[in-house]
Amino acid sequence: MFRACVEHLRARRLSARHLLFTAVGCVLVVTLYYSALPNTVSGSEIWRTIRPPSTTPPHVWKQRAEAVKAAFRHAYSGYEKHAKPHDELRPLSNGTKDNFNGWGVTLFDSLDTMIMMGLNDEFARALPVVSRATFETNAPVTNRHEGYAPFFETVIRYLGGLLSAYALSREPLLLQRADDLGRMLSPAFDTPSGFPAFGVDTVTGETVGTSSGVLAEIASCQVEYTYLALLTGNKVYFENADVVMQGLWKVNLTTLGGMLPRRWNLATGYPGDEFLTVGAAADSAHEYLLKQYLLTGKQDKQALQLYLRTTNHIFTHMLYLSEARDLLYVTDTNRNFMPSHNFEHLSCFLPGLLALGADQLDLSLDDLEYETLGPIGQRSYDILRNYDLRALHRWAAEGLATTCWLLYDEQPSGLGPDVIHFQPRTGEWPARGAPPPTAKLWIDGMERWRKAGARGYPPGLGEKKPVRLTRDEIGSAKLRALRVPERDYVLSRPEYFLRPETLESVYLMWRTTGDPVWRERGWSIFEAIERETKTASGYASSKNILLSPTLLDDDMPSYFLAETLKYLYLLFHDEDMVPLDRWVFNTEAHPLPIFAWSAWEKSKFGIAEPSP
Ligand code: DMJ
Repeated sequence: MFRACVEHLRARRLSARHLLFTAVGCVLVVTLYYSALPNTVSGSEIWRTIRPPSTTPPHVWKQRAEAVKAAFRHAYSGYEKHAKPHDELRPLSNGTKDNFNGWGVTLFDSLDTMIMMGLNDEFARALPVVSRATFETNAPVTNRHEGYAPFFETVIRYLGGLLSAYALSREPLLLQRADDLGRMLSPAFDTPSGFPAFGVDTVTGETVGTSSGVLAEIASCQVEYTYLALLTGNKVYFENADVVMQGLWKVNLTTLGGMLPRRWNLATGYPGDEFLTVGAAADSAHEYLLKQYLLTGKQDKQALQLYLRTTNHIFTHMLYLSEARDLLYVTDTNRNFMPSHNFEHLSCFLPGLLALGADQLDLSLDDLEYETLGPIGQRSYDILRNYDLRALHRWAAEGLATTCWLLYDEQPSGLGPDVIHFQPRTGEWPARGAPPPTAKLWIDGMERWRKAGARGYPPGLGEKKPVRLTRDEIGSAKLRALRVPERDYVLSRPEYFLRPETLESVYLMWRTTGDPVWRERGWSIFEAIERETKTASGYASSKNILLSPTLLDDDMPSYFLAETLKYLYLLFHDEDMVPLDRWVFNTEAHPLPIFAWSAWEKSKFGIAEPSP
């Protein structure tokens, strides 16, 4: 038998020695693989999923970056040809939209992307429009913002766009116009609390809006106004940013675990509800806690404190695992921290933020002031102190980013839905308000994993297999509400609005881990965008990501050029054009340079020295 076997091997030109080497090699690889997995959560070693190296050669990444640049050119030339100087292009009808003041939001939002892509002709053609803009709120608009500028959107798109383009080009006109716009928007802060009003008439200075505001809209202007204060030396701009930070800081949030809720009262400066979310109407406010800290050279200790309190609460109350596949997701909670199990595309910025924080901070619970937390925050702290905090942030980032990507990968169109709802595999929801029986808090899973010796993948991590729909399922009349047990979720909103959040996180995962899988995932999303959403003059939102070819909507938001295509370009571009220790992206992907206040600026603006 043995002789026959050896003869057979010889005939196939394989010797027993070959086999022996192969077997020893295999054992070695398997041993190395398993010894690389962590068995402790208290050490400083950071674990991440181990994957084979990329097989995509360097010249292909160059081609991919060029393909994204071509996509930007296609979208922007369509805008220039059919819509400039209006706000946005309608990419199916070649009509126009004036949804953000009618000053040309697509142009302003695109300036820094043009500079990064080396599109000098487009940039040169844009400057006269920037120069002529009056920033007066008297242009006819096609939405409900008649006679005023919506403060938040105007700050993140126009002001952020101008400041970033100035930082990258040093073109004096851009700073002048940022100064003009920053000044004309400043009356928005004339509210009893100092939190900015929803809108402002830039001609009369009158504010618009009710006394109730949402978190994202009142607390996502700090990085823009802080950088404008640095460039101009104007104290008013510093105070605009500071009044927001101080307003958030002084509120006692211990009953909410230290997290900022969604609704706020602009008259009193106090929270207006107990709804906690990182999604719509709140998202960028949480983002700016970390980003304000980073932008100002890690001096603003209050911003750090607020960020650590927020993430501590998210880690212990808002991260869940899906039932069938242990997909990690972040959801929102109402009274008594009752989860909705909704998961929004907008929330997919969170993994990138966590990855950024873990990369740029020496994350430690020692920096979190225990006495100020109150019983709920202290309970969270007591659980989290068992972990290497940096590792925990990285694990959450990786698990969440994987889910965000998978939600694209497993749809027939390859595009991601706007909102989904996670649900138990079988049975109906229990009575209103009660948690679903199978809902699994991530931290509970982590605690079990830790107590069992922390072997193998932490819950929610590791490779997740996409569950693709069958032909029958796709043909089903109830496609939208389709319940496929292995998928764990149903679609609440099946649209893809060309949003950037997943690609933003994919980009930050790539930059902070160096794992090429994120580049490959980004490329697969770009291919789907090209295949499904490209029109003769631009790119169009999808009405239903379950259909391929998908159903298109006559809409190309400016953030598609400002964010989605920029993050894709940076993902494939070899040179790190925006090093994370030198730049901070505003929430519209406009990078601003990190700086430290000089002694004079501290004295002039009244900035207190951070306590040791
Ligand atoms: C962008 O305008 C910004 O990123 C904002 O903070 C919320 N999301 C939209 C795009 O989805």
